[in-house]
Amino acid sequence: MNILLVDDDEVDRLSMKRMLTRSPVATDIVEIDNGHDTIRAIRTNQFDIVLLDFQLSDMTGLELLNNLRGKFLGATAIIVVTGQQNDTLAEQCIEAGAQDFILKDEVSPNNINRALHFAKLRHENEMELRKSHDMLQRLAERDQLTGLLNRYSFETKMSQAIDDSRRSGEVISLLLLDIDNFKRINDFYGHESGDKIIQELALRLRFVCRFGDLLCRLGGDEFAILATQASSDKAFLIAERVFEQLAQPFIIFDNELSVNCSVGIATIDKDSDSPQDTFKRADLAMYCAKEKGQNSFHY
Ligand code: GH3
Repeated sequence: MNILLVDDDEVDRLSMKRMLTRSPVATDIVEIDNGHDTIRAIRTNQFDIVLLDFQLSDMTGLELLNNLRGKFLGATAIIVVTGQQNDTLAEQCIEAGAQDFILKDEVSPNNINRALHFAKLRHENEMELRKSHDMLQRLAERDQLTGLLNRYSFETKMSQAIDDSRRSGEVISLLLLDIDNFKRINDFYGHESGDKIIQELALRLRFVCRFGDLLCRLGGDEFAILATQASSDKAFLIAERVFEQLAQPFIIFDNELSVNCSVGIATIDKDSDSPQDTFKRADLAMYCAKEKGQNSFHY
């Protein structure tokens, strides 16, 4: 077990260390005599236990805990040790993240084990919270069927990309893709096959995109690519790469299906365009592509 012993009084440190080395739990003890070095040590090392004297020369234990507030402490248990019991301070320290607040002469293996147990519970709670947070974020940002960005997060990132391009002068293009006659495929092969096609197309579109491009499922059978550093010529090449990806049939539940799509392209005018304006132009281009016939693009 790694123990950090923080006390500005050398004599107190020595007697605490004696008690700890007699205890079967202590294996490695680091000593520090001030708050600033303690904060640095806790941020860069993983201790099992921090025995923290409340009154240090440069700050109180409460100030130190407040400084660490919100930082990831893992399963480190912090026990504030004090010369005088004070319930108000005890409450404040525990609220600020300590597992216990005890008198110096009450430090014992039992108290240490109890603090370790509470720290483990806190750590488990934090991990659960983190997992729920990540899951909620994923639900808010991603399309459930394909795992691609959803329309909302795509538009948010697109606004940022337009702002960035205003500063950098970079040209960006928007490509809207719509599967041709998807309703017919759905009606003929079933909705489940339709879902598989959407998932397979999402995978194939990943190969079309380069690092930094954004790929999204807008909804239904519609996808979007925001191509960074892409003038119209580069956007046309991307559209060609989409059609290349569609050249191989889709194998869905033992059926070989040919899937086509239409692509509408708009280059973003960074001086005047909002995401909505760009979407309108790309949408219009997409309808022109539909008029041209399957696997066409229009600018
Ligand atoms: P067009 O080529 O003119 O675009 O015709 P289309 O049939 O592809 O387009 P339309 O917009 O008429 O139909 C899209 C279909 O996509 C209708 C809807 O039932 C289906 N759809 C929307 N979302 C999903 C989904 O998540 N899964 C499946 N399987 N089908 C979906």
